[in-house]
Amino acid sequence: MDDLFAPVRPRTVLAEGAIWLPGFVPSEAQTLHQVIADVSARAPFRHFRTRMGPMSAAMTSCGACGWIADPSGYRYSRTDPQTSQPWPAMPDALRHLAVRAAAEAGYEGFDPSSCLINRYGPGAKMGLHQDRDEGRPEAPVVSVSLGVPARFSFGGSLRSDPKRIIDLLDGDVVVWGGPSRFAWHGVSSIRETFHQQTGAMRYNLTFRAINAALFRP
Ligand code: MD6
Ligand code: FE
Repeated sequence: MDDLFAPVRPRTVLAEGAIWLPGFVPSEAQTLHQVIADVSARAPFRHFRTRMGPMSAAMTSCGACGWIADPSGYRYSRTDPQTSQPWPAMPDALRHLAVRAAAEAGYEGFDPSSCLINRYGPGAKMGLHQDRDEGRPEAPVVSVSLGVPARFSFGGSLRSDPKRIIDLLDGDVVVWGGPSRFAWHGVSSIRETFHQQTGAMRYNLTFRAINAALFRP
C-alpha cells in the first residue's frame, strides 16, 4: 500500500465489531509472499469442488486445521485431503500479524488455529456467504488482502441486509467479530490488473479460531 493514499483511506468501522485497517501490513512485508510460497509448496493451491461446482478461488491452509469443501459440505480438517498430511504449521510471521491486527481492532488474546489462504486470478470471485463453521462465535476473523484489488461486499446478519462495498488493496486488513461475526460478505469478480509482487493475483488470508471438537480427521 502506497503511503500517498493513506490520508484518504482512514481506518473505518464497517459495522459494530468490524473494522477495516487500510494498509495495516507494511508494504515491505515480502515475508508474507515467501510464507505463501512455502505453505503452498507443501499444501498446493486447489479448487475445491462443491455441490455448486468448482470454486473459482484456489485455496490452501496452514495451522492446526484447514478449511475444506467437497460435495458433502464444508468443514475443518486436521489433514490436507490432497496430500493426506497435516497442514503446514502456521508460520510465526502470520500468527503475529493476525494477533497484532486483532488487538488493534479491540480483540485481545486472539489465538488463531487456522489460516485459510485464498488465491484469486482474473475473473475469480466468492459468492455471498457467512463464516459459520468455526464453533467459536466469540473469536473474530482476521482477513489480510495482498496483491491486486478486490471489491468486497459487507452486509449484516441477514442475507438481505444492505451491503457496504469497499475496495480492499494490498496490505489491507479487516477484522470482524462481536455483532458482526456472522455478517454476510463476498468478493466480486477480480479485474485483470497487475501488482508488482503477485502479478495478476490477489491473495486473501483469513485467520480463525476453531473449536477443536469440530475438527474432522
Ligand atoms: C476474501 N474473505 O476477502 C474473502 N471471511 O477474499 C472472506 O471470506 C472473509 O475477508 C470472513 C472474514 C473476513 C473475510
Ligand atoms: Fe468469509
